[in-house]
Order: sequence, then structure tokens, then C-alpha cells
Amino acid sequence: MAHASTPPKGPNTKDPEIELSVVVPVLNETENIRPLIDEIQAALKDVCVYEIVYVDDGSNDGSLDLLTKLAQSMTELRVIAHARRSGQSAGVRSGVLAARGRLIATLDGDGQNDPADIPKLLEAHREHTGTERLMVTGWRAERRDSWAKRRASRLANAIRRAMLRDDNPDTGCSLKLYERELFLRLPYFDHMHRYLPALAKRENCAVRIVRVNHRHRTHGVSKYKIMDRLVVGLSDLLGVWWLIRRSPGPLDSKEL
Ligand SMILES: Nc1nc2c(ncn2[C@@H]2O[C@H](COP(=O)(O)OP(=O)(O)O)[C@@H](O)[C@H]2O)c(=O)[nH]1
Ligand SMILES: [Mg+2]
Repeated sequence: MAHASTPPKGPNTKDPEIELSVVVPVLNETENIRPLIDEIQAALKDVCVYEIVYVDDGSNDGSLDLLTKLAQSMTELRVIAHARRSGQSAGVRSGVLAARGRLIATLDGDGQNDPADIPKLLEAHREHTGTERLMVTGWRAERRDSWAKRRASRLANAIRRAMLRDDNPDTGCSLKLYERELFLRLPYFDHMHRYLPALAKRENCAVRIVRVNHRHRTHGVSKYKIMDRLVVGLSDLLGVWWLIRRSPGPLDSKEL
């Protein structure tokens, strides 16, 4: 296990063997941890060389103890721990910073995203022939969430689309795959994980949308309240709108 500020091999050390780092931020997800890790391993077994990076965000339900114990016998599993709750975006960021893979796949730690979709996203990334970087984003065409959450999400999406002219149908889907390098170029702020496609486009990256499975949460509880998310979402939206407006556009530079 490593503390977030001191990743085990240093942020710039990459193992050329590892193609994909699967980053999973968790807050109090004890019962979901083992089943999800088993699913990730089953999905990637014959697909690529991978590692799984769990980032515990100050859980108080034994998630960290369980992860630490599992990591002792699973060589693919690495565990990063935040000293205190710092948010889901911070979790993703700590995982990406510690990752050794060239590519990153992210997913929720509650089992709502299906690891069986990761190979589809990887395939879509491998098919990319453009010279620009690519972010592959999941689209939960059939969301398995409460009616209230789906309504709130639809409203937030409509406002976001209008303000950012971002046509991504499901920017909040955590199931995504991109180059580690791409993520490191993006501005970092709390809740940025909901705006990754728009932020990637701001860096002149391509975005490809892949339809993915979505499942009901079977254990634990959601960490977000609908109204909190909408309210904070509005100020984030203004911030992202500003960032896009103030983007100077593509930088045309080369080494001589
Ligand atoms: N690191 C971190 N992860 C969080 C936090 N809140 C939620 N998560 C994780 O982010 C994922 C999605 O959260 P969840 O509560 O399922 O959100 P919902 O599906 O939108 O209701 C889960 O893996 C959570 O454990 C947080 O404050 N910090
Ligand atoms: Mg969830």
C-alpha cells in the first residue's frame, strides 16, 4: 500500500510491460470490492497486461483493510490511500498519477459499471488511426438508477449540452479509457471527472462514445445527494465554460 502523496514507484516511473491501468476510486464499498476485482480480472485475463489501482478515499467501513489484505496475494492489485476524504476526482487523479500503464480505464467501485465492457473500450482505442489522442467514453444507454436520479441527470445534461455545446450523451459515466498522458494535460478541480470529454476536446483530443452496460447497485449506498450535485454542478459548469472560452486553441510547436 502507498500513501497518495508517495506512490510506490514514483509518478514518472512506468513499467513498459503494463498496457492498461484500471483505476477504481472507492469510498466505503467493502462488499463491492472483491466481486468487482474478480470481474475485472475475468474481463482482462486474456486481453492485455494490466494492473488494478484502487484508491481509497478515507473509508471508515474496512474497505482499506480489505484492499490491503487482497493486495498481499494479488500481484495485479495496488492500493493507494488518501489520509482523508478528498472526493472522487481526487481519487481518479491519485490513481492516474500512480498508474504504470500507458492507458487508463476508470470505473465506479460500486459495481454499477460492468468490467466486461473494458475490452470494448480498449478495442475502440486500438482502432483509432488519427494522430490526435483519443478518449473513449461509455454511454449508459439504459441507466439502472432511481427515477429521481435519472431525471436530475437528464436536466443537468441538457444544461451542460447547451452551455458547453458538448454533445456527449453521458459525460458522467465513469467507464472511460484514455492515455495517461491525456489526463495529465487536463486542468484539475473537484468534480472534474464529470467533464472529462469536454476537457479532452479542449486539448484537441478526439472523443469516441461506446455504448456500455449499467447495473443496479446491489451493496452499499450512493455517496451523492441529488440536490447537492445539481447545485455544485452549476458552478462547475460555469468554470468549465470559462476554461473552454479561454482556451487559446491548438499549439503548433515542434522540437528542432
Ligand atoms: N474517492 C472517492 N470516491 C467516491 C466519493 N464519492 C463516491 N465515490 C466513489 O465513486 C463511485 C460512484 O459513486 P456512487 O456513490 O455510486 O455515485 P452514483 O452512482 O452516482 O450514486 C463509487 O465507486 C464511490 O465509491 C468520494 O468522495 N471519494
Ligand atoms: Mg453508483
